Amino acid sequence: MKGVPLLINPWIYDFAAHDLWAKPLGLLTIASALRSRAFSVRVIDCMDMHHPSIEKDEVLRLKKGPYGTGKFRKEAITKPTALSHVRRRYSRYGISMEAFLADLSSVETPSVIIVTSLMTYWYPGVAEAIRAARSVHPHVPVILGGIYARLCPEHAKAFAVPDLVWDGSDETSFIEAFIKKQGFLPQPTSEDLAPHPYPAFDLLHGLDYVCIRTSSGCPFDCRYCASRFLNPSFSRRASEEVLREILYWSEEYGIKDFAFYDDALLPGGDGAVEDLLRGIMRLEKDLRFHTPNALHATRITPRLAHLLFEAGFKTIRLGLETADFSLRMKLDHKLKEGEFENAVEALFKAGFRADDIGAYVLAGLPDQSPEDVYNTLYFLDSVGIMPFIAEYSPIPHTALWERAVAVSRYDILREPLYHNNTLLPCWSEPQRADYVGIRRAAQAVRDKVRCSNHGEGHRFSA
Ligand code: B12
Repeated sequence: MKGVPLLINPWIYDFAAHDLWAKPLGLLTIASALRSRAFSVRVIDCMDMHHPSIEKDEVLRLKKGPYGTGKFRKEAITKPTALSHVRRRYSRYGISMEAFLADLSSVETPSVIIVTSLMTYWYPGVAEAIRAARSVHPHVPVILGGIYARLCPEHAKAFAVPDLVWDGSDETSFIEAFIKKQGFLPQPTSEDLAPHPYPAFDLLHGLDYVCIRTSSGCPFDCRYCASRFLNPSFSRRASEEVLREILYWSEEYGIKDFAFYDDALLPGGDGAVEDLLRGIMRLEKDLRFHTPNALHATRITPRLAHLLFEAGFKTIRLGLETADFSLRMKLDHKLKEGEFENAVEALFKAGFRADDIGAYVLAGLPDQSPEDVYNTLYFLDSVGIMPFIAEYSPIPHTALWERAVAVSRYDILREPLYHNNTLLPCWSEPQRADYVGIRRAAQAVRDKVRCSNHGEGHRFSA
């Protein structure tokens, strides 16, 4: 008797981690693909804050953020030696080890253990989850895939030690190969094995929001980003299909908050996004949408801004990266001078409040000075929206990688723990010393922007 495939989303090991619409979308996509081929599956999400092992009071304390966001449960753990010099607490975020082991034991010997991975520097959680899974199911093959496996396959083989690292971009072929290897065509045991074709969020213990992708890949090729490597071609789903997915989660599970995981939600697709937004408006459902992964400001016209507002977008994040025009041109080609201001003006005129709109400001890039970051903050201050600092994480297979390796004081080539954005691995010690001031300046701009909502308004108010 063959067991079911067991799918695992490992813990996060880091200095900080917040639930800002963070779900294992890749793993749940695979779970859904297997289920639609009539496989029963089991999912263990170590980051599930609605896991029965977490007391109700604790969940209430942790999940206090707006729109389903919040904190993860955490346990302080010993730092890996490579990070022992960092004077910050290091934690394992997610459910307890006991809860994980109990879940593992509750699954009758699985046919295969499928483990996903995300940030490269979270690999200790991946390795720990694989070790624990093996301790309970010693003879079951473990296959590791996901972003860390794609970006650092050799490291993953050596440190996470799965039976196989899947470093291909086409998981459908993996699924087909897996099914073939099972040696039989699975037969549906009940009609409801695949209740829907969407990522299997219903297999989690509770849902505060759902994450959605309307496209894969990105038409841009920014020097700091791995999107082109991870998904070489850009494609967009039909808007009716996305609409059906939104409607499904809203009607069947009462979901109100949706976070888009697209690398490029707005570009491409001949008005597909506008169709989608109009479709959402027609639903008349009072849903809320969030874009934690940043929108391309150049695509925000007055008409699109109006549609975003009317469709119920609540959290708008724009990719600005840097206001230094020369540096920006070296990094990407997304913005021409003046375009960012136009986008913000369009959003304000559409009805967004200043504190609904944030821009990511990259800090810690190779060859970037702290002054550049300050200037970008002053720029956002003048435009009147909220700056959010995104510390640069060097990523293998990106155009900036070689330069990052050359300037970093860490051995980022061999040790992915040093890709951690918290370390500002590509800034020197004096530059890092400036960072405290940068964070304070960003906070000051945010406070000012928040006040402007209650005071006389912002620069572009109509
Ligand atoms: C959504 C997203 C986020 C979300 C959160 C995601 C989460 N779950 O926690 C938010 C917006 C919060 C976020 C934040 C950050 N992110 Co981010 N993010 C992404 C993004 C756009 C998509 C990831 C995703 O879910 N994709 C969709 C799913 C469907 O794909 P997938 O997980 O790869 O899974 C597919 C395959 O890999 C495969 N698969 C998956 N598992 C398995 C297992 C097996 C066995 C097999 C066979 C196949 C397989 O099948 C799946 C289905 O197609 C990626 C870029 C990208 N295009 O991937 C960046 C990316 C992962 N992020 C990145 C970065 C840099 C960050 C930040 C550090 C940014 C910053 N400077 O602030 C922060 C750090 C967050 C933190 N410390 O908590 C980097 C990676 C950095 C690194 N060193 O690893 C990426 C690659 C973007 C980039 N710049 O190149 N991010």
